[in-house]
Amino acid sequence: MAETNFVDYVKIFCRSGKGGRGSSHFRREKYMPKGGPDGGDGGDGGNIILRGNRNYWTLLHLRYQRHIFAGHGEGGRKNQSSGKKGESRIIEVPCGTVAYDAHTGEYLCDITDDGQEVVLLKGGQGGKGNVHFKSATNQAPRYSQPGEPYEERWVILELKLLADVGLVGFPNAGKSTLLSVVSAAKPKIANYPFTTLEPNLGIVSYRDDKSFVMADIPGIIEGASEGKGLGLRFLRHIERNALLLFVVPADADDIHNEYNVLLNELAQYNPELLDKSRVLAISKSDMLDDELMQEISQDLPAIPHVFISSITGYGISALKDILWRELNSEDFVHNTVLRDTLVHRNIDVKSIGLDDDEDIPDDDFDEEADEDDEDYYEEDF
Ligand SMILES: Nc1nc2c(ncn2[C@@H]2O[C@H](COP(=O)(O)OP(=O)(O)OP(=O)(O)O)[C@@H](O)[C@H]2O)c(=O)[nH]1
Ligand SMILES: [Mg+2]
Repeated sequence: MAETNFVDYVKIFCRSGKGGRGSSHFRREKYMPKGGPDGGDGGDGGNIILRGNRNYWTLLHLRYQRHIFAGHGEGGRKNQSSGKKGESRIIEVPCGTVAYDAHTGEYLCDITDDGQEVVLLKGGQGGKGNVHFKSATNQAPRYSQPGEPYEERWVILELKLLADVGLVGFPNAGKSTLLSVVSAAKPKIANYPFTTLEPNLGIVSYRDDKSFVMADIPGIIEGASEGKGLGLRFLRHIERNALLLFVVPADADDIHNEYNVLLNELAQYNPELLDKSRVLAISKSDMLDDELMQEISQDLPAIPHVFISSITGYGISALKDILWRELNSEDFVHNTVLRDTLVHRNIDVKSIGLDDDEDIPDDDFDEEADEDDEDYYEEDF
């Protein structure tokens, strides 16, 4: 497939900073030969943080920055002065990003809101300086704590778009055309299958300044679950949608059957998709007359349906009414709760045959950098 700017999957290497070493310094001043311990604490290592940012729509910016290191804490100093904290690194991600451990597939966290922050890897705590270890029996402790180590991990970030309505249909069914007439989105439209290669989002305005978000994803064909066509990988973008709008063209040989095939492919991907509300739009209805519509209506699945034409505008406002009604039904309210607490399954990392170049480049990472404590003086007491 051609390179695209829509990146909804990246694998990155993250490492937090280690904690700085506590100092074992003793106070030495001209007229105070036995000044006692005054070694300060090491600084904490920096965290690796994920932060939702609504100005990002994809994970493209992380494709070229695959290794992210936080700063290490500096060692403690004399005069009880603490070492500087290591700098935390914030990874900005679009809302809807889910993080997994790349080796085990374990679900880590879900970023759904703008500004939401989750600490992915915690920096090591700085060690305590020797000033903390002074006691009645030990007035001159030479001991100070080392800093805690860093954490590191390969992480998979997956974007699952946040939309209210997801369009599901065979290629060429008229999904993108529909999105283009109900929203300001300008998806590519053409009379051949797989015109759409990446998801498009559009905001559909409804009466009185109300609106909802619709996602157009690439077409699905029978066998997609076995990898045919573009496969099912884009279905992750309708996982959060509370409502699925099935688009089947009026000239399909058997509308009911086409709907069943689509439903079956969704079930193969994730059976929970079948818990969502469903609406059926019979597209390209400008090719039908009343009599044909009557005939087709005799054999349709038992879900709300509407005949539409994106070319003439027929049925479009009825469709919006139905979608709005469904989105505001009790079921939907229930589903919204689901969307925010999307049941995250761990992913099967073996099934993802992606670039597994896991070489970690040298950063200016020096294991022993803060080990030698310049301020360490031994004194005879
Ligand atoms: N007659 C008629 N043709 C339509 C209508 N809607 C879409 N089409 C045509 O159907 C063809 C496919 O439309 P698209 O919107 O690109 O279809 P799609 O479902 O997005 O297809 P993929 O992106 O390949 O999955 C185009 O030639 C459209 O002009 C309609 O309401 N009436
Ligand atoms: Mg399309």
